[in-house]
Amino acid sequence: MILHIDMDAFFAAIEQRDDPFLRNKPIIVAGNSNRSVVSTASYEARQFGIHSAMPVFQAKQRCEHLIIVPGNRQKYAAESKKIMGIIEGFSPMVEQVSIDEAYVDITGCEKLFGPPIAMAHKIKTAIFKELDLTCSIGIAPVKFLAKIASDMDKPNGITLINKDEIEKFIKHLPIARVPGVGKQAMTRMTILQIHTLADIQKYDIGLLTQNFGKMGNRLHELSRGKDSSRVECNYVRKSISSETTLTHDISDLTMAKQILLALAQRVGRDLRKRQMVCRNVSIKLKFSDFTQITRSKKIESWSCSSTVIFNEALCLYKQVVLKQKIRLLGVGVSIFKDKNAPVQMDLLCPPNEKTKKRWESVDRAVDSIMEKFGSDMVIKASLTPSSPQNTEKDKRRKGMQATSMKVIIKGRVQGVFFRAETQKKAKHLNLTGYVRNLRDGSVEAFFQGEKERVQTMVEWCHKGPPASKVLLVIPQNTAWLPGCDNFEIRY
Ligand code: TTP
Ligand code: MG
Ligand code: MG
Repeated sequence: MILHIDMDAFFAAIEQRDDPFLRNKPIIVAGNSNRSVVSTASYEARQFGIHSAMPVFQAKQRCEHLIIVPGNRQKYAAESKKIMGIIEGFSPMVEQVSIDEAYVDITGCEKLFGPPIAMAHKIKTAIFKELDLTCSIGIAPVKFLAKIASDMDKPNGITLINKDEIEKFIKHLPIARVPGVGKQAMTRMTILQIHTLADIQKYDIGLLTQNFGKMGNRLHELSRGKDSSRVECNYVRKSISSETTLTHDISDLTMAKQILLALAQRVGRDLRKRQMVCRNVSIKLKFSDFTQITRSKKIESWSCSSTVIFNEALCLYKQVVLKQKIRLLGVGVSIFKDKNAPVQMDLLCPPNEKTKKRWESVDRAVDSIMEKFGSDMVIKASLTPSSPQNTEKDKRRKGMQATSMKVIIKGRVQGVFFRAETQKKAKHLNLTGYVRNLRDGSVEAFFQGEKERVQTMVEWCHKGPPASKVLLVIPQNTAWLPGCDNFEIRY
């Protein structure tokens, strides 16, 4: 079951609690000018028809004794934090969705706190005892019904919708009460003669999406009492993952490696951004027939290194016996803690400080390139098609085909010298294309010609001519550039 907890007249209730003079009086929290709007109104003020978003001058007209209290966002945010803390004492699965409301998945909590109604009472009591504030709680098997239920007995109420009551509930639920159905949607609802949520069942998905866009799908689902959205615990994000559906199904290890590396880099960057380290790496594979598998393993020590994530993902991948081609690949990490713990950057190398620092600087460089050029561009040089890891058979197979490839070269690349040397080498290999400096000091080169020669050129770029410290080579497959019959230096 899911609880939806929403505080009663939140800002106003805090002000009334903190100032006895305001208790039991019609108050609003708002800026004190006639142009301001009501942020919230106490339940005493609501009796005069005053509500959130109403212009203050109108609210004043409705109630001459109305007290206007200026808001204090910091205070409300601090109270909100305390409330969420109390709720988390009852279940770890708490999803805060606004300053005064949260969903709680209470599956498995019955042994500790009793049936859902009892648990709701316990939460209300705890909040009231500690903070002197009231809330209303909705209980239902799915999120959207819990949300609607919490609003049904406000203030200070509890509403339960059991599984066997859903159908009846939906039959009588005015469509306007469904979260996400706004004024615009309501106009169409009226035209389509949809008055209750159950009326949605009369229409097929096609017509619903035609009329309500993406929400059409959701309405179709909700009208049958279903809601696929889960309570997403947003305090400790439990996993980070990245996946990609491939443009064509693959079975080739080199390709899979490149994709796993790009995904590991994305996930690693996300981890580093959050200043977290992980202890678990997983992969996901979807096959040509749409079946999928996931594999995961605990890593030897906490890490946020893309290289570690990649190596672990590759290790998992190699253990999978491929019976069909792959249409989707994913990499994920889980079990997090703060980065301050000791971090081992690469499990394959002994964890000496030098190695660690090198990988950290590579991660930093890759992260900044990903920021600039997009996350799909970075492919580790050792995995480029020119890699010595490619088998001879592979090379022969690809041998005489023609290809075109763009390369970004990062590092201490000495512009003039590098450009001239690149041109010389490209001409020697009978390649066409160009080389030019980019504004950030890196060099962009475009090569096209016989595939193996392009690959040799990319490898050469990785090593760099003498006196050029190439840090990273980012190859990118590009379309053939027609009318390009020389290798130029561009400015
Ligand atoms: P709500 O939960 O929508 O309203 P509420 O808690 O004041 O009253 P209710 O008992 O009906 O739940 O919003 C929570 C707080 O968010 C509210 O106290 C003030 C603020 N708020 C705004 O600042 N502007 C708005 O338009 C709304 C709706 C709320
Ligand atoms: Mg509220
Ligand atoms: Mg609310």
